[in-house]
Amino acid sequence: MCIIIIKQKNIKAMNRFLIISNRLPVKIDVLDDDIDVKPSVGGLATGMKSVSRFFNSLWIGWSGVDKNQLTQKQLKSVNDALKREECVDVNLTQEEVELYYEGFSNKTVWPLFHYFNQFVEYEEEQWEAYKQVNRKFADVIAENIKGVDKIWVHDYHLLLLPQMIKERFPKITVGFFLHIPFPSYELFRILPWRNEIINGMLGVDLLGFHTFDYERHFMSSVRRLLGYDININEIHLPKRIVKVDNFPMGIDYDKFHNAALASQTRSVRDKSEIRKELERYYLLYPETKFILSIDRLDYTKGLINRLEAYEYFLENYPEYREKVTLVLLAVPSRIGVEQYQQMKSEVDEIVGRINGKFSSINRTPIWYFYRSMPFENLVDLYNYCEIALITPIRDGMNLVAKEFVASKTDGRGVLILSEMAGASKEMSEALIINPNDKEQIAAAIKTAIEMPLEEQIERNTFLQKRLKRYNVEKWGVEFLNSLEKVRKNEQKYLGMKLTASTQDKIIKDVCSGDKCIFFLDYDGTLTGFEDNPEHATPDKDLYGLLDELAENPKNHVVLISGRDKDTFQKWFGESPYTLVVEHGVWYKPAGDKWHMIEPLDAKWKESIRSSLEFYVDRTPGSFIEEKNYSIVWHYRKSDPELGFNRAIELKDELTSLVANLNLEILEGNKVIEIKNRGINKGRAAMHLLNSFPADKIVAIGDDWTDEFLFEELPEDTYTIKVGLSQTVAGYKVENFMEVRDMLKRLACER
Ligand code: ADQ
Repeated sequence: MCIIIIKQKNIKAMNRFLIISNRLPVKIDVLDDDIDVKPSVGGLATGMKSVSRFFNSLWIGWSGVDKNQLTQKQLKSVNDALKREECVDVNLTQEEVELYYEGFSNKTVWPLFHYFNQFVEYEEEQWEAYKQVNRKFADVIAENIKGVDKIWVHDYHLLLLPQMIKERFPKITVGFFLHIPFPSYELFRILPWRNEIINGMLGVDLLGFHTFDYERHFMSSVRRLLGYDININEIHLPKRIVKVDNFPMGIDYDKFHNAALASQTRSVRDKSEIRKELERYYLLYPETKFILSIDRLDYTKGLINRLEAYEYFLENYPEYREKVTLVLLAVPSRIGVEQYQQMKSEVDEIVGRINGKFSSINRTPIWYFYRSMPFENLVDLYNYCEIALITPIRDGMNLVAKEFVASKTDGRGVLILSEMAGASKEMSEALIINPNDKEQIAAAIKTAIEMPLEEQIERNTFLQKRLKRYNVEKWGVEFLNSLEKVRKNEQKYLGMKLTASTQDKIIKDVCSGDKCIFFLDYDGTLTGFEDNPEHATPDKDLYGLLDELAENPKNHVVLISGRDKDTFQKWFGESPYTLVVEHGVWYKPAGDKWHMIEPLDAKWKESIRSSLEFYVDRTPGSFIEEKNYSIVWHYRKSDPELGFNRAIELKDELTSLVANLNLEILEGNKVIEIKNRGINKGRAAMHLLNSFPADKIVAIGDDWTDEFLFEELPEDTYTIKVGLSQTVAGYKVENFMEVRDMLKRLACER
């Protein structure tokens, strides 16, 4: 398998690609006659800004200003600044900001995806605005699409955008990365617009999450809500495959590490005020341990729990009261949303309470900053504070944890991290805590204070190595490489797709032959799937089509299926075609009786049946189908995940049994079939070919059991696979309707 590594020096030469996110990486404030351009705060902006430096990209998003309110002069300054930063803005009106951003994005999706069900609002008006703004983004993309072959959409504000792009520009490769958790199906299903959202996300070619858990949750919702087939990490849509993977986001490690080194060596005059203050305090009280807490002020970040745990610590470990200071930096965030205002008051109150209770003449237990800080000050804090206390209730990843570790230039320092942050999956050397357990957090603070230096260095060395290796650039490159790979696979698939002109050629060639044999699978190839296989009866059109094809003495039609003999006898017993059933156990030439291809034994079924019955009892909706020489467990009607898991268990259980009995397990579409070893459609087809020679052969099937057919038949056979999955067949068509259309033409033109 070839992985395309995009070398840094070639990156700028790549086709331009678009980065799309709600906010641009710059925040523009309009001051009377001038404008102020600052980097945006937040994980997505800081992370992607580092990535975009390495690529030939254009960033599209909202700048934070309503252009309709600007004077000509201000407008020009804003436009100039955007151009300088390689950004294009999507202008949002005040009303759109309220309904789409503060509304649906932050009052519905954000709380729901972070498991704060109690805060979720279900407002139709906000949902309408969300759709409208996603469409607005699609319009701005359309204006900037020239020369673009890839689009990378980010985050929960734009969940509908991928589908909108795909509908308008089907040839453009679309990636999407969700920076927040994807909740479990039980939570996601609550949303009235769940299907629209999930379909919106499926407009992509590649979908990325921070962790495997989020990926798993998403897959589960797709299975349950839309019923699409999933093959490991590929979702098979009717016309496309969507790849889903996890890409844990890293940070610009060197930027933080080098800035921390520089901050240590600065002359007193050049040092930041905050660093001077920390150092002065440390000189006075050398035993002090600074505990750092940095986040956007958001209820998901667990600030209240953290403060309560700190209070619990001060109460229960009085010996440390004079030795710790909590540096609490909260960045104002979404101040227009009610819960955020309430939370701000609550934080103010608890900080006041703790400081009131535990302050002494010389010491204050919490230093509280409610503001954004320039990068250098942030690094000073990361570098100088010994302990970081990061306790989100839910967090997609949490970059602060990683930035803290990267800034520990001498390896000293202890990270206390919530198990609810995506980052905890890769940072197991941190002290991992449950953010709702204040006793555990307090004990972790004590452990952190007392941790021997060697242990701190040892833990941080591991962490730093990983962070340095899997940095944000690597994350971006890996995502884009995967996107490129998906694109190449799509092209390969399109190459195999039976185009109109290839179909013409095949039909012409087949029609020029003296004798043509058609091997046609039934379910999924000539007809669609039904929950109950008995309902998938042939319709009038199909009979007509097959009869017409078989009427021509130059044609020999063979229906070759895994179905049982009795069903096919009932459906096709009197028809003018050869029937092969049970994957090649029986065959029946037209007007003849059933023959066995080779003698077989069926006594073994007894011993397998009891195992299958056990699985039927434990898997509601599943059932056993008994054929003459095989036995099948069907789970199409069961809960998709349960069925999938039970199928794995069952296969596992049967493996040892079948080996002794010279049997084999066939895994079909939502079925597991146990049959005699060596019996397959390929062998049966070759047997028939000896009795009915032909100079042209066409074989069509959808299932992996048809792969035997494609593999065994002579090389010049026209092998056609129905569906998108991997195959050895020469051509692919999308569905059974296409098969019927082609057979119709073959019947008429031959
Ligand atoms: P956020 O919720 O914003 O990101 P986080 O990952 O911690 O959370 O990123 C915060 C960023 O803001 C950091 O890069 C940090 O340096 C910066 N920052 C914090 N305080 C600051 C301050 N006072 N001044 C300046 N900068 C400050 C979302 C998800 C996360 C996910 C990221 C990236 O909620 O779970 O990790 O996206 O995918």
